[in-house]
Amino acid sequence: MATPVRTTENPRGTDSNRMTLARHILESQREHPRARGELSVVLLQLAFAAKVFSHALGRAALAGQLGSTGERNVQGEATKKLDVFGNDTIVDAFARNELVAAIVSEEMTEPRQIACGTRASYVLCVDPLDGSSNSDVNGVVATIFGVYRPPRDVGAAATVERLQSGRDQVAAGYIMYGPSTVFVYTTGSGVHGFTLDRDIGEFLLSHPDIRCPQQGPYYSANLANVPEWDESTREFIRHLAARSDRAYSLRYSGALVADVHRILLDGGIYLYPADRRHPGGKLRLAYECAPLAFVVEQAGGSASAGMSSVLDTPFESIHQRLPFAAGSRDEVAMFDRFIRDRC
Ligand code: AHM
Ligand code: MG
Repeated sequence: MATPVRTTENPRGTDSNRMTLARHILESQREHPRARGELSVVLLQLAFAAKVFSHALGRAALAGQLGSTGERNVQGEATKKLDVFGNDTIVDAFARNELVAAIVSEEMTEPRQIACGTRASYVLCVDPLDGSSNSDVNGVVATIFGVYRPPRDVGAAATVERLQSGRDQVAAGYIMYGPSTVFVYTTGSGVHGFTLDRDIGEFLLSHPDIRCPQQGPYYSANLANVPEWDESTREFIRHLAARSDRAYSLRYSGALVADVHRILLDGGIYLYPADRRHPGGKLRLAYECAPLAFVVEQAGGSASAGMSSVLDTPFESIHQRLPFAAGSRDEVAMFDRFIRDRC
């Protein structure tokens, strides 16, 4: 008689011993004996909001949730119904607890004060729907988050005014809603990616300890803006495109996270430089550039604002913008050289 094959997998193919996001977060917390668990709960609430949003995105076309609201956000951009839904989902996940002192969002002109009068240590900065132009065409979209612990007086709650720079982040990451929903995060000890198993409603570890290759084959930028760029940025892109060995390929999806995720895994450079229409850059520092810079640097890559560090850029306002380049160390260093040599 044949010996039965023993397997730890359940009939649906999900190994019950697999690392869940919750277990991973709690095990990481144990590495910090003084941690009180609040950051872990913030991350778990973000994962909960991500599941709600992921489900809604899958049904958006059927539920009348595509298209614009007819309003414009603080940046003057047309607001999509899904921008509003994504923002409400995040705010709802934090509104009735005292996990964060305030939420800064791309979709809110002013910070939303949450835990006034408490000792909440964190400020959550979020872009609920990154790549919103993709949302109506079934393209990849994402949520970006940075959890900041700004300096504060003993016993007082954190305040948005005290945010100094991306270095105040204690955790950052993104949730990418593509063919699968992926939660990528760092708390400063490497970068880890989890894929949502929709059958059991859990994020399971699928990309442990992500390392960004030192160099890579992709560049990602909106080349329609080339005429608007300065000469050094144009020269950099010409240099990549003109390589006789065809070392580089162009990939651009219109969703920052989707493009950065590819580069995080396969290597290369993502670029949204300043241009004539966006002299200070287009992407927002607090909830787009700084969280992704934290992730990319934790994975061994680099992030640059051209002549300066993204993470060291002082915060002047919550919606401030920044030129942004991120990815493999070699390509980002090459970009910096082109910029420097022209100055
Ligand atoms: P959004 O948050 O409103 O979607 O804006 C940010 C997006 C990024 O995801 C993307 O990389 C970039 O803006 C695309 O801009 P463009 O259409 O100018 O290429
Ligand atoms: Mg955005």
